[in-house]
Amino acid sequence: MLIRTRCSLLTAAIALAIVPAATTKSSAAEAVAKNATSQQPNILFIFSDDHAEHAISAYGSKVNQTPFIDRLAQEGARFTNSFVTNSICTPSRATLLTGQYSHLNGVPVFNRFDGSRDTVAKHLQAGGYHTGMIGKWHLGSDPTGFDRWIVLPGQGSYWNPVFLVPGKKLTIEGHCTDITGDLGIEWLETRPREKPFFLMVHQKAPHRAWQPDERNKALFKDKQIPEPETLWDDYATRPAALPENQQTVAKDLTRRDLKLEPPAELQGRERNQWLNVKPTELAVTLEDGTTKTLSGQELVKWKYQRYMQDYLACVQGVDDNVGKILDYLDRSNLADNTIVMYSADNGWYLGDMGMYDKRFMYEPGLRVPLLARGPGIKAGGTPDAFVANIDLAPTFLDLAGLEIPSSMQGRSLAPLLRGETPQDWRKSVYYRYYHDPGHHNTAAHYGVRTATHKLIYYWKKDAYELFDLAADPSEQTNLLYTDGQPLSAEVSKLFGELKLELARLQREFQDDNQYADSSDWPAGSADGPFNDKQPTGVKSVSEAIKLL
Ligand SMILES: [Ca+2]
Repeated sequence: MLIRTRCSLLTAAIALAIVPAATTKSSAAEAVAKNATSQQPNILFIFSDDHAEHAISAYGSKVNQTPFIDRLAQEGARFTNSFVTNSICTPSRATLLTGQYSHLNGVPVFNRFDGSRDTVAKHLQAGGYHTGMIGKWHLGSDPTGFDRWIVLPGQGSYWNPVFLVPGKKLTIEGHCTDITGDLGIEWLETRPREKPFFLMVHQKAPHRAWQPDERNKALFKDKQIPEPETLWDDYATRPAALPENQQTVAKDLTRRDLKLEPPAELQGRERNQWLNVKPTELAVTLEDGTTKTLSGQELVKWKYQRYMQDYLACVQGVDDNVGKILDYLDRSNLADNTIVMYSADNGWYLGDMGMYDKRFMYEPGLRVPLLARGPGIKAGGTPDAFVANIDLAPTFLDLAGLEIPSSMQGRSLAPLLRGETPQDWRKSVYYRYYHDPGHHNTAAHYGVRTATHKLIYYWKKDAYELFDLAADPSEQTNLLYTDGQPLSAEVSKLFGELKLELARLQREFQDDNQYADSSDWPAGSADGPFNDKQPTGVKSVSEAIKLL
């Protein structure tokens, strides 16, 4: 079933101008429809993998500068409350395409996405758009709804990456971030000119194992990165899940993560085993050339620096390539009629709460950057309404002047981009993470975030956490942790209200615990295999695009 949506930013304004006052209702509708096809803006969506909102200077980063992503904030809108609904890669990508929560789109964990499902790309393609997908895909099946696509298999590689195209696989030499940016530009250069385009450019960076390009590696080599306030979090008041997590800077970074060099004589399995060790003591060479063995707090500080230098250098590569693409849009006179959006597939812990990685519904994991620039978008706007990744697919369709299927659970962000906030906009966000048992021993949980509070429920442990985000933005004090004392009347009341809101959201979004038990997770892996693809050797960027 389809429902009518309001017109896109651009078509609304033009339609008003061209429809004469005496025109009948039906011919006015025809005029809007006609205009929707001739004036549809191009849409360029740039996505990165694991890019923390607080590693963008426009979002107030204390650890780096991102001048090109910042340009989108200056020339467009920067959402200040943008969240994901399941903070890991594959589920987030399925939500991006379907506008649905994991329990409806069939991708709760790292399982394969069923490409026969309805997606935003299919609607844009049917609505007259030339559609493209480049870079990190990580959904296990071939992209559908795209006229031309070239994607990484599974996680992909940073150096000399293999790419998949219909029926083939090929290698492109160089660094994946730069190659992905170049492929995006080459795709734009070679697109048919008679149609508007919808292009998704999805960077692998800054995903683990954080292998930056040489220029940015050199830039961050000796940088001292400020430590976050909660690096030494002892998890007091939050005993349910945090103490058992295995994504800490202190204990869980491997020799591979820390870029330690294995002894030359180790090969194959032995070499891998060596690299997978999580060191508790380490001899390092200091600036004066002397060697010192680090352990305890000193070693944690060293690990934090090492991890952040590489992570931020990878972010810088992403920012460079945003700049490269924006520059191309300027040079090719595409900037005026192209909506450019930037976001990431999940949040990320920059040593916050002592962690790296994502998953947990605490603020660093839940929040994602979201910026948009283009025709009709107010420059310098900072919409603070609660938005989520379920909203992106409906937004693309609305901006294109196309109908939004009722199966999509999100809502178009177009009014917010114009600088308006509808009266009935959502006041809370629902989140659910399933991957337990899974990587990093992160316990399954769901929860609700409101403007002032967050309630998290670890359903396999029957344990709740409640935070006052206004008084305690770094979520250090779980208000339900009373050490055996009864809850105050105020906290009891709040707890009851948030539980009701959580139940309301689960009804609204039709979450019936479809994937609560890991035995119900759908089959197939997001990592392939991709055995149907024939090897075609090493190709340049332009040779690769010619294969599409
Ligand atoms: Ca990710």
